[in-house]
Amino acid sequence: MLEKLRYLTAGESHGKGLLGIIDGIPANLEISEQYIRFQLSRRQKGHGRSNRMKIESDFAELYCGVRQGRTNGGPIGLIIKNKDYKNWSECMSVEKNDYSKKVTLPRPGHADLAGVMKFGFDDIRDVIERSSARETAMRVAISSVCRKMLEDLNIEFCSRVVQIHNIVDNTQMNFSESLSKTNNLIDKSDVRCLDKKSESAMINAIDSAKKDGDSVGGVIEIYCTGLPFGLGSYTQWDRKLQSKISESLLSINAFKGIEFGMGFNAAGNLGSDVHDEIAIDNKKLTRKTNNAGGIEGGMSNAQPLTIRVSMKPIPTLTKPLDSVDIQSNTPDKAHRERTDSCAVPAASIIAENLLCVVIADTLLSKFGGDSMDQLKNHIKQSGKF
Ligand code: EPS
Repeated sequence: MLEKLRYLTAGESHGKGLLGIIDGIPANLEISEQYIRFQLSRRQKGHGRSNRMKIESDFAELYCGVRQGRTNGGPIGLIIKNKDYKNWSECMSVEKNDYSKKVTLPRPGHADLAGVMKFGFDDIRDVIERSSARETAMRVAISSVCRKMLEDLNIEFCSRVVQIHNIVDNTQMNFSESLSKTNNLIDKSDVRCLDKKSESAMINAIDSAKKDGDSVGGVIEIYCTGLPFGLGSYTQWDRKLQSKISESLLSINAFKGIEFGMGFNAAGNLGSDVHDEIAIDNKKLTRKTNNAGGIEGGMSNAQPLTIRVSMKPIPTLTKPLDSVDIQSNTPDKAHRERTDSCAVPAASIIAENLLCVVIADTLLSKFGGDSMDQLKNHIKQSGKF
């Protein structure tokens, strides 16, 4: 649950576009449409994406809340137009028209079946449109405003793909390099993977799934450095940093699991092998290891955040699974439409940016400030820099 920031999105995958509002960003943050566009372009890349990404070149118009290149302290409104709308205007028309094609074969693993049951629809199109991961374009736009605020405070983020299907990249992350530098390097990979050998194996795994009409999922790691002690809190369940991060990241379409630091592996190890011994380096408290992944007792402990999330394979298959027609109740193959065979690289960008919202929110809760100058002063007074 966010405390200082609020945001909402609206819009359908093939409707006119996506709308977003974020409220609570301090005044006088320098921000531009170009800055947001860069994050949006990162989300559109990655081997295995569908032709939709060739149609769209996502651009978020800063509709309000920014003047002369700076936030004004009010809610920030954004609009992303869907270029594909022109091909869907009849289907997506606001006014009732003669369009009568209905989607009636729910895809296993998708929101389709539970969605039509929940709302009482007779056309799965009504579910598909809002449940689509297209919505994450607006969330990346919104999150990138938070990201800019954090970058101005020297807080850095990075994400990478460590697994696609059964191909695993075990390369250790090097935290002595700047995270932004490593992230730029990772961006050059079509699957956002550090190890070149794993990269080509991952690309082959995606191609072979696509050829078979199938899809693949994967695992992503996300990192953040430059955090102080004490973001989040142990004092109340809904203030714990890992709860807030989990809520945010598990809201991404197809995300199924989350781990912090050593994660599930800690369960099978002895306490003495798991917990990070405390040391002193140049009068600064530090750790000999970071198995906790930067969070202890629901709070940041000034070590790098290391988070792993898993994404299931996308449910739309061109070689569809068994389903049942919701109109006639007759067994048939599930609905087929244009789809990504793998969206794990794109999802790593979404996860990286959504983490920014939680960090921005917990930072504002701890330090406060109506303007960037006030926030910076509060942080300075606390002795962080
Ligand atoms: C997406 C747009 C969608 C899909 C994908 C994400 O485009 P379309 O439905 O027109 O092909 O590529 O959506 C899903 C994976 C999903 O499950 O809905 C985007 O902009 O990211």
